[in-house]
Amino acid sequence: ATRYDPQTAEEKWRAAWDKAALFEAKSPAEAGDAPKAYVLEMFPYPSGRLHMGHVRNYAMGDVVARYKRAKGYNVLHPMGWDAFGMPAENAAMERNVHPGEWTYQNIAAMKAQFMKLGLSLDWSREFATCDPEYYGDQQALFLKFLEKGLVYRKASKVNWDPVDNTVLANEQVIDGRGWRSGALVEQRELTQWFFRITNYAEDLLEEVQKLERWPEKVRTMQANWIGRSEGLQMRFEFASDAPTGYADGLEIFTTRPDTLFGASFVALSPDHPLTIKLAEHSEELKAFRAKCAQIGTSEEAIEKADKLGFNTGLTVKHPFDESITLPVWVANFVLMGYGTGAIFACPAHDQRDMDFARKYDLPVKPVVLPPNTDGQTFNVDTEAYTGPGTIFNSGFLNGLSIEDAKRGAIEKIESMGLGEGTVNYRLRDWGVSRQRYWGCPIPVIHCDSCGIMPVPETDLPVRLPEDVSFDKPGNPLERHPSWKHVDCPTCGSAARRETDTLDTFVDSSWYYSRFASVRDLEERAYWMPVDQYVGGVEHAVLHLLYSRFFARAMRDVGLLDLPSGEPFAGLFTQGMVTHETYKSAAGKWLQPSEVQKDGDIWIETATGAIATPGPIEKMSKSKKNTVDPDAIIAQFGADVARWFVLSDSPPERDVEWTQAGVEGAARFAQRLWSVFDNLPEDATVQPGDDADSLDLRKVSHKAVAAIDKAIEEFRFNSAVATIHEWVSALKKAESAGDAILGARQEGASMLARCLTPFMPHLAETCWERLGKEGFVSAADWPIVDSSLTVDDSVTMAVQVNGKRRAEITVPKAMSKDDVEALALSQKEVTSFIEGKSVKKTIVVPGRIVNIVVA
Ligand code: ANZ
Ligand code: ZN
Repeated sequence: ATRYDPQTAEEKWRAAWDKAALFEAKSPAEAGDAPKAYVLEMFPYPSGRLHMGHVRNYAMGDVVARYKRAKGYNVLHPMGWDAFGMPAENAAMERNVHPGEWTYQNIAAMKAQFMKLGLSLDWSREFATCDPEYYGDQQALFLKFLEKGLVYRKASKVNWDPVDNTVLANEQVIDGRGWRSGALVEQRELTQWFFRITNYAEDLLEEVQKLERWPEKVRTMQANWIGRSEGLQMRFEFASDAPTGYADGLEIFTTRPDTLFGASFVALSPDHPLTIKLAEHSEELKAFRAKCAQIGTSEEAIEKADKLGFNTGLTVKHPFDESITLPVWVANFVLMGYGTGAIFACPAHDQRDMDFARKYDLPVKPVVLPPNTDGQTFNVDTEAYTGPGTIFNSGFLNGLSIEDAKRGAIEKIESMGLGEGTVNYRLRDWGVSRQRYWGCPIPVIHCDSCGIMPVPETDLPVRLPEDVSFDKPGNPLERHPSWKHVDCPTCGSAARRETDTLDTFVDSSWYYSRFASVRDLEERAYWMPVDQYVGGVEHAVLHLLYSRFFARAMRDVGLLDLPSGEPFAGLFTQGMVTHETYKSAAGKWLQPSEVQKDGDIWIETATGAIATPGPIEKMSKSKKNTVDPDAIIAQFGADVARWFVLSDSPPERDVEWTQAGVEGAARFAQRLWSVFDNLPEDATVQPGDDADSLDLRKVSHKAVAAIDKAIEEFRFNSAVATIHEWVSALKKAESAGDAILGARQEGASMLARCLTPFMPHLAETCWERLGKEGFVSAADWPIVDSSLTVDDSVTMAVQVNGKRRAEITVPKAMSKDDVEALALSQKEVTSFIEGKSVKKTIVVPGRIVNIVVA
């Protein structure tokens, strides 16, 4: 018996695959009648090193790609790099290395690691989003969108660090302070670029429901993000003197017109035009606005902040009861970017309104009565009631359900000419301006006389300058001595380049179409949509939404022939790789390899000090529980690493990395190899039709059918389990020796092919050992003889008076009478019917025998 040596085998096969360009996708013409399959995993950010999460993600995509290839598909399985972004600039600041140099070095290092995994990737289509050829075409796309009105500019808030004099990303604001300077962050208005994603809000929402091969959870997250709500936009007329320009009243937006009778006050955003106007004459309000401006721009920051209010002294009339007036406040929780930037507040049924009302001592009047409660006694304290119920305390709406009351209130307001029912979306246009260097330059020029001029197509790409410095905070493009100074393409006078770059989410919003083809629109149309997309659920909202927008926008400017506008027909979101965590007595994280168990307690191996085990968590550097794929590959081989991350857990769940598990996988690889190694090196013979041969053949054919189904259904762990059982059967068959050689050879040849998606290098070695021509990576999926997969026997439960007492296995064709007789003769059954009379026996063929006794 020989040992399988993964190190030599893996290197050998990778070189051979490479030489044969085995995984390059065929052109549509070469493919002939073969159907296409586009398999894509979310491309990686070149952080510098591969982690186990990558291994799992790409191993899953590779299973699908290799399987589809074996099934006769023309497969596209490309790889590239999502290469722009902040970490490169941080490295530049910290280590004085150019972001480009840092990025391309990381790409080289990670690519070398990727190569070792034996993934069936078409590297001929590789690119990095920071390649000028890529971002140049992105600039061309931007200009097409601009022409079509899908891009525009407007003033918008940014986080401003007053010490570093720079714009901060939301992640760079920590507890309201700049991450580097520690200064209190201010909100500043800047004119920025936006993609008009809201144009497609309705379509994005409608179509997401139809994506049947997407996880339900992700579809819901998309729908919630788009957030369609039906509401009412209406005016509250002023009871006090109307401010200039507000003679008709104040426009508000609500999704709960049913609660109008519970209105307690009206609130304006600190950035509402009326607030700004009032602040011109009030130092106090001016100061209040400044205070509000210190809260971050993110919805989350606003959600978390304390409620702040300012009473303007103005009052408005209640639309249904003129005798009621409501005070007008300015409230920090009202956003200017949503609805009209003004609301009416009903504290009894909205928590933000409630917090505000309790703080400023404003009235709380419940108008929705929960089911099975009494209107006399029901009350709310500090918790708003947001559940279902019946309307009360509400004049003409009394007794109606919430939905009916909404409709009733809208109709009434419409008939009074005070407003109209509307459809609103939570989705905002996508702000894409970033005041950063390492991103795609926005290809426009600002001219004092001509305005904003697109860079002529022939001048693309607008390349990033190489000679930049990161010694000061702020945007290096802005302070570069010459880069931004250009002549206006129209009038020739001195003008300025746009120094904003695009959000890196833009880069990843169309890369799939670039892989399909750089320029050839027909080839793009051939490959699109992606048939199977695989990636982390952390991208379930923004990346997928932006990609869906881009596919539509590209379609509408004539660059993508994809009628549905849906770039990903199938989506799978994989779980994470987790590992144990440990802490020292001093509370510092320890690597799992630094501790050992001593009786009931854990100790640090080096010092003997007590260590505490923590929860099993996602591998992360900060918790010191990562496992380096390189080390695992060096010790066990890539196949074993792949096998481990695919076994044990369903792909959508987390899988826990354990040393014992990976060692078990390595042992299994050897055991599997021995199935092939123990076959005599004889010529292939036909399987016999004796009972033993037939039994083994059935195991093999059923296993192929089961693995096939498991891969189709993304249950790789169950395919792994089937291979385990199959190998056991083949090992057992070794004792029968040459008598069933044909069946053993057939099983081995089928096994090698089914193993290929999981452990491709080992599979090639097995295939070679069988003396087969060519690569198993290029072989067809085994054909299942369906006469060998139908079970001719069936297991049935036997019940006595409805209680399960026994089980019988019978030929499927056995008559009811024979089944009944057999059931009655089981000794577990006889003991229950002894001394009683059998009233009736019911046989449900193939399932159950029920014996009724009295
Ligand atoms: C009165 C009311 C009563 C509301 C009640 C809610 C509950 P969704 O459903 O998420 O779309 N709102 C409107 N514009 C706002 C803004 N610019 N900033 C902050 N809040 C705003 O949210 C719509 C509800 O959020 C609206 O319905 C409004 O409060 C508030 F029992 O009006 B509601
Ligand atoms: Zn000009």
